[in-house]
Amino acid sequence: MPQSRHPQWEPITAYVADMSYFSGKMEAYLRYKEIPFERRVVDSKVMRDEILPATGLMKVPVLQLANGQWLKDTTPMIEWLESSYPDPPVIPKDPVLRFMSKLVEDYADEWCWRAALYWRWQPLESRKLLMRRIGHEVLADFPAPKWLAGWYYGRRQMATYLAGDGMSAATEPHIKQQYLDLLDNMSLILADQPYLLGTHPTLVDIALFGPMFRHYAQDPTPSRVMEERAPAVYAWVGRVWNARAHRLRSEPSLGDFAHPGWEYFLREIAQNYWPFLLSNARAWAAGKSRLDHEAHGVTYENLKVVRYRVYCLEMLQNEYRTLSEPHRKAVDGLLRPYGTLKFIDPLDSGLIDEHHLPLRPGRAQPSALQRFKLGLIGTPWDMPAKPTKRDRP
Ligand SMILES: N[C@@H](CCC(=O)N[C@@H](CS)C(=O)NCC(=O)O)C(=O)O
Repeated sequence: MPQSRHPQWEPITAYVADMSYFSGKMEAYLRYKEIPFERRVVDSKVMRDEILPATGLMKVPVLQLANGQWLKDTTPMIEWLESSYPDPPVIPKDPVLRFMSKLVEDYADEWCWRAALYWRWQPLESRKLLMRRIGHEVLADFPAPKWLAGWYYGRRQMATYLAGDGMSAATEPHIKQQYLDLLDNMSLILADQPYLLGTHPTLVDIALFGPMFRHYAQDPTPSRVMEERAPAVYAWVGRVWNARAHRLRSEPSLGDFAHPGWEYFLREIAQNYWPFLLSNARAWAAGKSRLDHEAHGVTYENLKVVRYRVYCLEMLQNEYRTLSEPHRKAVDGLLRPYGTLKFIDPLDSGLIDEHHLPLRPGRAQPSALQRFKLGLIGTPWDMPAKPTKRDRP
């Protein structure tokens, strides 16, 4: 456990997995803020018997406070922790930077996921190693030999997040390219400053650390690419992991997303990610379970409609609406060279309550059979994806 600057703070238990994108994101945040936490590395039994009943999902990271209350989902967790542990802020105070940072966070969480899964599972050397690691580290109680359990899990990830997430001969080169573009544009920014927005780590560093740490810097194939193509990003990964608030001077000097290295991100968000969120939300409202989406001139076919991403859009729209007129103009101005953000009105994912933190106790408990089934298939895409009549606006 990292040394605490605040010995009076009671430690949080962080349930994490060593190979996990979002666990890396959460740990980077807790470590930089010097919030004391006890790491508990989960296996499938802990996921099924403790995390699923407490949070409704078999996903990590989740946090348990000293008083027994639970938190889930890195985006609302960071927002919640920022109000409980405000100093130093990771989410910029300036409303324009705050909105833009949240936009980049969402893009890093949801739109960088497919490529990070691709680079983990598609190259044979990465796939073989990860299948073995997962068999040993996560699936200890799976009713099969570890190699078979790992093989099954890897195949399940590929079926769900590659073949089941629009990967085809047409889209594959673009999925692969995303990683290289991220490296090139992050390198451009990091040539001028130690962190992506300036002198201190902020939400955008924490968010992009998700794909960059546990996948790209650590999985064998992409880590070699990072070492060779983007040593500045390799160094940044170590810098973020090692960052501690008390070691940085108190007044940060932050940029305003005007650095040329941000152009790539703003274009991707305005032209590809935001339109994807809109299509997903429209498909969800229409009761569809699949959608096609065009990006970079190719079509990602038969994508799963994800209710959680309707919630993502709803939260970002709400955030935008809290901005004053001049701040909205500033956000629009940053994005204008690439496009304008359209909005859906009304939009109600019905998931705001579900993500209210700390989680309310007393959720419906899964039966033994449901737990067994979910143990096999996991809870991909933050189920339930398909709206019920009651949910749909
Ligand atoms: N939106 C969630 C996503 C969490 C998530 O997808 N976690 C992955 C690991 S990186 C997981 O636990 N997957 C378990 C599985 O697919 O079975 C967050 O931000 O925390």
